[in-house]
Amino acid sequence: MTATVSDQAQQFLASCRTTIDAELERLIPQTAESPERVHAAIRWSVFAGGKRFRPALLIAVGQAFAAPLDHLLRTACAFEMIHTYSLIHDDLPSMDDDDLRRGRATCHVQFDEATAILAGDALQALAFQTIAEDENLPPELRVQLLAELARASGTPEGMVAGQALDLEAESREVTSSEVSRIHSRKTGALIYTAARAGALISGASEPELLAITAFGINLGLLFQITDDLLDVTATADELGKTPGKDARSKKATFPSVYGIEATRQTIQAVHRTTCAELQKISRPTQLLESIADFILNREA
Ligand code: GRG
Repeated sequence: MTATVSDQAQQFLASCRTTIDAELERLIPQTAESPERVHAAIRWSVFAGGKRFRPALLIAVGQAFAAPLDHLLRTACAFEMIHTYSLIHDDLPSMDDDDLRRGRATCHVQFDEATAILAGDALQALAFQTIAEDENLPPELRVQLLAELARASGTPEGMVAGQALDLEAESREVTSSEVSRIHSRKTGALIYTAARAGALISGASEPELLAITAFGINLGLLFQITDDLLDVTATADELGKTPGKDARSKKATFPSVYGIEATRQTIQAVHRTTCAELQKISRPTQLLESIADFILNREA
């Protein structure tokens, strides 16, 4: 990877974060509005400095297909709301029981468990409301996006399924195909659906949508395997969350099944496949390639 390519993704992610945060600020109820405690909890978790990777990916795909930003922005924010809800609930004592997220106290630690559950529930509802009420998009496209986001969030193909399979697999030996099944649902579904949503909003053709889906699936896998590796190799300061938790909870991860060296090799191979999928698209995909490079080299 050249410094130029890395810079391109980093600059894009940084400028996207500003745009996305400004729109989230408008969409999320103010703390001063009742019920204040739930609104404060939502804001605590949303505005805690996440990378905004999923909404930025949606916008990057949409812009590669020449969609205007105002057609992409609200759906992008909806993906971030679902993602943040999942982090709040994942950190709860009955799930991963964590006290550090995005470099600060988790929602249930800062507030209380009931408030954190409600904050997550409210963010999930607000995500669907945001798309349903997006007047920049025709109604039939809104319905299509709602169905895609619901499928990626729920079960049997989405994030809830991945989380359930992950919890069920804790503290026992898992096969490599089980790890893939868990990862593709728990992390992959929201990532590849964000890429698909960008293409759908842009009116991409069916072959283009298929290529973007394959790109998104591989990018999601790359994201999760690098996440698994960082859990073993990075510090709490770098991650903004507790490292080493996967091993302590005997989680199904790539390093636990394949070992660290094979995991590093898999990361390189998945990165090559991710970029190869972009060759099938006759659009300006350099930014998407640089995002894949950014994930390959990420340190948090
Ligand atoms: C509770 C239904 C439910 C699902 C939870 C997201 C999730 C499923 C679990 C989180 C556990 C985890 C650490 C998964 C690894 C991949 C992942 C989602 C990492 C966090 O995403 P980032 O790195 O976080 O994009 P930021 O804070 O930058 O947004």
